[in-house]
Amino acid sequence: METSSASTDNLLRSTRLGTADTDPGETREWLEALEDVVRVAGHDRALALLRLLEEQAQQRGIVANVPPYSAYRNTIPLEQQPAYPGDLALEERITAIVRWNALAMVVRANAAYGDLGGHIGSYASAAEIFEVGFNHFFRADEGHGGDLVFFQPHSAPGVYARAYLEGRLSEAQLANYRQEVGGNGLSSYPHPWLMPDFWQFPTGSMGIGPISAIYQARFMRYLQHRGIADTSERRVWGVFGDGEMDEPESIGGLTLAARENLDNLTFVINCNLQRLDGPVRGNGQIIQELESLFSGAGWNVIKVLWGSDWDALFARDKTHSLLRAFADTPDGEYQTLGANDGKYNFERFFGRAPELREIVATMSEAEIDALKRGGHDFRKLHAAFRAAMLHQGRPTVILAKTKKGYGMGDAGESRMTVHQQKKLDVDALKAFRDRFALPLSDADVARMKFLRPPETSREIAYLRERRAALGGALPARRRRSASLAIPDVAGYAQFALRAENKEMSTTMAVVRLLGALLKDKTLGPRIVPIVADEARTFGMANLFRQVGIYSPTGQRYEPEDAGSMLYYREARDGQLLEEGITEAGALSSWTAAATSYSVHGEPMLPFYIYYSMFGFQRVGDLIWAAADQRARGFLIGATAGRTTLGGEGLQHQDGNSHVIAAMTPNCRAYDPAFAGELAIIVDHGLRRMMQEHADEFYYVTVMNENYPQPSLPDGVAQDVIKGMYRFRRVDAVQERARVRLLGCGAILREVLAAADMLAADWNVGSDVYSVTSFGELARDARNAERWNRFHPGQSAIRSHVDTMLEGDAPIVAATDYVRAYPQLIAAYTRGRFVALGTDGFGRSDTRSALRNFFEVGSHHVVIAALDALAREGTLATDIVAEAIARYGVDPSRAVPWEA
Ligand SMILES: Cc1ncc(C[n+]2csc(CCOP(=O)(O)OP(=O)(O)O)c2C)c(N)n1
Repeated sequence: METSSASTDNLLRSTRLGTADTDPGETREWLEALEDVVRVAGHDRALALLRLLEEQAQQRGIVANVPPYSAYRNTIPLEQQPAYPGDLALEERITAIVRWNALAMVVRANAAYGDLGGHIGSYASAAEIFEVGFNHFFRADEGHGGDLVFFQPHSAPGVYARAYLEGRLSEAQLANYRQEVGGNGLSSYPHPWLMPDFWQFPTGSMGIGPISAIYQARFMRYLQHRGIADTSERRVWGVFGDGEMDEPESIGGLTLAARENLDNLTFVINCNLQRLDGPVRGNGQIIQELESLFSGAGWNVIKVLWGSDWDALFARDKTHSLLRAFADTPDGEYQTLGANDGKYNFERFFGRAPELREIVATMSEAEIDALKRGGHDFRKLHAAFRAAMLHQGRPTVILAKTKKGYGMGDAGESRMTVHQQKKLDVDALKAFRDRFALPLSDADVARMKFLRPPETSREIAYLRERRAALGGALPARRRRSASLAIPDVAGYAQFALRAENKEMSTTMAVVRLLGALLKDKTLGPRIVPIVADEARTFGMANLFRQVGIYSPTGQRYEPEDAGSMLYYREARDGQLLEEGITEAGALSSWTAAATSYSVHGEPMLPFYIYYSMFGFQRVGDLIWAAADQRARGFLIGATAGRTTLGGEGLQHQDGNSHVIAAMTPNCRAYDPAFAGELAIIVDHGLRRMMQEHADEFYYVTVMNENYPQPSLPDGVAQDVIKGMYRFRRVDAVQERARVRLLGCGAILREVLAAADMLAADWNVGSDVYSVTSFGELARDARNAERWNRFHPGQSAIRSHVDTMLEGDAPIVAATDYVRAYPQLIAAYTRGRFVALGTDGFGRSDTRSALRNFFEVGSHHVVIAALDALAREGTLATDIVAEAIARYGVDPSRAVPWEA
């Protein structure tokens, strides 16, 4: 042990004050005093004094300009490092085998099949991180307990390779990595859709993992505080890349995690200093940058930079010359040092200063070469993981410094191109074998044999024993949970089904439905209403009082509106998730709730209500990831439609979301016109998701336009769900022709007005259909078309579109979304098909002005219908000209989607 005065001497020599110190004697006294406190009273006392000093300095107006990060060394000093609880040698051997199998999997796939892709370098850098987790920390539970682990996506080969050793995956599956179509394959990245018994969380799109992990940890607390599940012993671990931290989603939830004291959450950032193209921060230091970021956000930061063999070097370094050299080394140079051998490192790093040379004077080049970064050292990693688990009150991030392509030698280690390295020649493979002392003959290497020690081997026994001690296998996804009883729609939704032309908007209707469902004894507590600071916009303020806003700290202030009926009530067991202005965060919460049936064995039913423009368009990739993980819940796109949301203009008016929703395979998307349709859709969704366990979710758009809501005709429920029903038949006096008019969402009312005008003014009769979902109609029609193609000679099955739209009278389909939306069914209809929609940028104006502008108002429906009939030869062309003139449409007006 150093004496306090010796260590003070060292510090004084290395201090930044240096010769500028005007009173070295006094400086020494201060430093020695601190050393004495540490020695006599311990770290905590020293910390308390420092905090007091800092406070006093601030009070005196002395503001220290210190960098927001600590020195470039391990946060946990050697003295605080616990003994390693595992068998280090055995774990090294197991890791080597997993490394080999992961590498062989990728190289085999690419050697045999050309360009299947896959990554070697990322897992090579993360192997020790994962193995420490698997052997000592990641707890599983054969039921629904256990920890949740978000895996760095392109490390998937390593996770598969380990599952193979555990006997969870077969050799054939490994050989089928990235070949899923024939069955028995393994997906490129974690995808619950593709491997529903294995992966829980899709992380392949950078940034989705980090934000999802945060909101998952938060949701676990929500379940706990609401008394739904005991999650107190469970943790969320997220292993992510340092490059990945560039994504806004990666850092978007950091302050929430600290604010809500999520000490059940640990991030491990695999800081191999590289991303795909090159260094993450060639001219800077990503680790220091991340430390500043995370500590500024309120996280506990643990840096694991240097391996155990550096301990001796630090001990010899009396002047902190290592720290100074580290501080002066940009990441681009660390990469070059990492890619080169001991000789190069001796010359280019230690050779910089006599003190540095001195530190390694007795070491051979081979020993210098073997110096490990902390992220490859089990002991250092274990100490950090353990400290993270023990840390209370804040989430922890472990910044683990690693080498990309660790162990790949000249074939990749810290090479610029390592991310893309998918093929290794035999010499490189042999070097890898030798480097990790793998029991493989040259022939085994050449054919890239997968290694699996016999069942009786110590390796397999150890592996099994460790996993058994931690509760079982992981990752593992459960498919099912209990069903929930669904109340009878006729009971709670009469106001909508039998609306008798009462005026209301569909937004009001959905909020009323939600309010009623929340009161249901069984289903009610399972509902998770979510808003991103728009509850008042959608008339949901009553929920503040009714179910309370979730806040882990309850309400520590008297709300300004305490005296009002609908006061802003925050509560520890509050049910509403008021996320603030973060659609990405709200969507992540929605996903956590929507997958709770699988992840926690507790079916929950989230309703996330938001500005529809800020959904699929803004956070579409998060929705895609939710779809991948078989989310079940409702997304309610409110203030929907490009002309129905009046004054809000270009960035708010949504004419797109239904097209994107229709491309999401397990999303059932609806744009109902009427409250009754909405009630039928919600009831159907509830049954499908909560009782039939269908892996689908529902996107429903609702509008804020008030209009009379009709009672629905009897017997249309099934057709509403299929996507369309005939709402009205309009006959004209002295009828000259008939058309089919399809209206979707709010534009149905324009279509109904058009039907009346066609009959009254132009003697044209019509059948008006309410289309609740062009997407569902198209899906069904595609299925029918395909079945018929593959079953020649058999009697054809008919799609819903086909049975509804018999005959070949022209069809005009109008919607508040872009024309591509109704055009989804165009190919499946008979008769001329004309789509009217809202292509172009939105703008602020009244609904009627906007509908005229986009040419979806009733006049335009009439003109389009007459034109279609004229083009069929059923009506004379001059009727169209007459209508254009009568309705005052200027044929030379600017094209709306170009204006
Ligand atoms: C949203 C998104 N953008 C781009 C990619 C492509 N991509 C895959 S891995 C990768 C680099 C990752 O670097 P890093 O996070 O540092 O991880 P490493 O492989 O270095 O461990 C990129 C750009 C992606 N998967 N997702």
